[in-house]
Amino acid sequence: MPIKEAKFIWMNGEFVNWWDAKIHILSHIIHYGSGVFEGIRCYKTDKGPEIFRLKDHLFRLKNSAKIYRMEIPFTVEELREATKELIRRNNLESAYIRPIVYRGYGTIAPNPLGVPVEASIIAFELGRYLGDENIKNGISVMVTSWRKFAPDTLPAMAKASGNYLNSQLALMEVITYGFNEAILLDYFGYISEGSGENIFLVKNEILFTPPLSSSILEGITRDSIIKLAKELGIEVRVEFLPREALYIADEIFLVGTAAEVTPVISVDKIPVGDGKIGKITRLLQEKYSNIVEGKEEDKYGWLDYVICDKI
Ligand code: PPE
Repeated sequence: MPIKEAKFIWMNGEFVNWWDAKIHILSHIIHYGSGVFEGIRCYKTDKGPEIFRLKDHLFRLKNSAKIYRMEIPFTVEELREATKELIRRNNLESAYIRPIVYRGYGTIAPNPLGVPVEASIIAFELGRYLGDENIKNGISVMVTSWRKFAPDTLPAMAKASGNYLNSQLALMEVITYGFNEAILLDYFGYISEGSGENIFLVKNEILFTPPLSSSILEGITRDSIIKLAKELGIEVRVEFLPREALYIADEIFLVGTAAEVTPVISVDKIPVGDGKIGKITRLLQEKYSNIVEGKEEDKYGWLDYVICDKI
């Protein structure tokens, strides 16, 4: 994702200038990946900027930290306020928000206990994660030869910095081969998820997605899509999915905060359905964007408005 510099970054309770948001090279996170983070989007609406499911993201951050025995020195409410103030101070109408909690400067050995836990929030303008064209026309994916980490190795439910080394290996492989995104299989060989997105398949008008036990991140977009699909009368099944389900699906799409709803038009060069974006994908894509942009009633209380004079 290209970085579009903003004015301020929130670091441990203070707003510092963008270029002053620095940490020491001996910080634990740099050497051992000891950080947990979130990716959140703020959308421009008629009622000013709204942060989509902000509390849900901050609760997931708290849980990721809990798994790694990190005590965040701020409450969810404090982080929520800091995030909104950051949007205001940076004068942003829409943004990608990246809160990160990490082990800082202390000792240099894998043992993280006793190493101070710090928190920071970054917010900057961001366009389409997988490209403007891709969200419209769909992407080509490949099943990577790298497996998603096994359940008793790295906890997939924690959105931890170190997890993304696995994503990096997968991405480097498939991008080198000319694909846009990677699909990872879990330890048992079932479909897990993309490098930074959850996956949905459509077969005979039924929506399928892998369960938490397939080593997926419990995506907030995944949850939103399941709820919206049910509302539209679409049957949703959460179950183990074998690799070949990808080849015979009628439709496939990836979902995530950054990726939103991105259609997949081929897997391993095999066209998905007739190779065109399917109607259920389109329907959910439209519904999702209407919701996040505040164009439809917010039935679930997902929209957290940033009160500011910029409307
Ligand atoms: N799986 C993974 C591995 C993942 O990283 C994400 C988010 C998701 C599923 C979808 O989760 P959610 O955003 O709650 O619907 N990936 C973030 C991007 C990671 C990156 O730095 O790039 C995101 O979408 O913000």
